[in-house]
Amino acid sequence: MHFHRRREFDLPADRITDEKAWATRRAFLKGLGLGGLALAASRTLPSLARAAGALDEAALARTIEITRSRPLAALHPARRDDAFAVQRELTDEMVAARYNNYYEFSPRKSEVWRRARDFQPWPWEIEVTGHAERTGRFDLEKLIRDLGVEERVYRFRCVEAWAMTVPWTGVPLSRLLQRFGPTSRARFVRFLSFDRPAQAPGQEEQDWYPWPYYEALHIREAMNELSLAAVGIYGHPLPNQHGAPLRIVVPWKYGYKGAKGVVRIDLVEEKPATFWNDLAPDEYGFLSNVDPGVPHPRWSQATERLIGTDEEVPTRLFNGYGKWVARLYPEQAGKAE
Ligand SMILES: Nc1nc2c(c(=O)[nH]1)N[C@H]1C(S)=C(S)[C@@H](COP(=O)(O)O)O[C@H]1N2
Ligand SMILES: [Mo]
Repeated sequence: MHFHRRREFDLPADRITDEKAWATRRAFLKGLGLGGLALAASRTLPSLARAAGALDEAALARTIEITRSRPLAALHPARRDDAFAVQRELTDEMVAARYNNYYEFSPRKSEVWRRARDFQPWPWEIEVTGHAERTGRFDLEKLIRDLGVEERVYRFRCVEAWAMTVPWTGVPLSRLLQRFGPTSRARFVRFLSFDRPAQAPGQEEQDWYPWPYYEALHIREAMNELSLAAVGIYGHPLPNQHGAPLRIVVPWKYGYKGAKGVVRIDLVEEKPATFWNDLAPDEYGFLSNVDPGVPHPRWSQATERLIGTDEEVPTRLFNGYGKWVARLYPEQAGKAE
């Protein structure tokens, strides 16, 4: 009886009526029968992948589109200041929007945009503390409207040896800081990012990092005309993955020196600790000026890869901005180029 049933099971009824289905199932039962399955998959996966890719691309485009109805959208696109023009093609916006470093959301660059979608950047307040005449909490929308914005195309260089060229919209950081009236005791400026694990899965999951993200500049670096408090990119407000609603851009330094999602600015006398320097002091310094002659302990900085085209180009001292900043670093400026 028992034996008989098993024999019935061993002889599939569909062998004659549906040879193909039987063959597929048999391949599967043989243990992921790689030959047969791979053949079947090779016929369906490319079209599935294409469909998934198109859905993904649409979802990515939405992260950009929604910024056009956010506060400050009407200030975009802003007048471009050509004093900072660079001889490089702009990076494709859709490439930059899906290749991000933002550990609050994910340590994987390709995942940041997706995992940052629930973040709520408005309303937003900036807290200012320390050695300044006007400290306290300021509404970001009002602050930016009062100060006005402009557009600047900058090269952008990550310490990981990739680079992009993007148009930022923002307020010169010096103009923003002057608004608070820093006193002569303010020798450094510290930037603190948000702390919202409920909206930022990377903060929730990676509890070994000392959140929130903190970075700092010397006051003379912060006051340099290149330093930008950016609220927009590519002619619209910042999408979440690029640091909405406010991030710092210091184009002659490695990317991590510019904090995203800034909630607090401290004007301080002592040199502040910084996030990546605390985590790996041998790999990430306080100064972190782009310099082809100073390799990262694990890779060379002599060249950089342009995202989008994957072209490899020589790295330039101060990322090509020596004209603006070399005088701040006589030692570094003297030894190269
Ligand atoms: N708060 C915060 N700011 C951050 C980072 C981060 O992980 N968290 N990553 C930095 C690094 S390493 C780079 S290269 C840039 C990336 O900016 P982008 O994604 O807009 O290109 O953001 C910088 N600012
Ligand atoms: Mo970076």
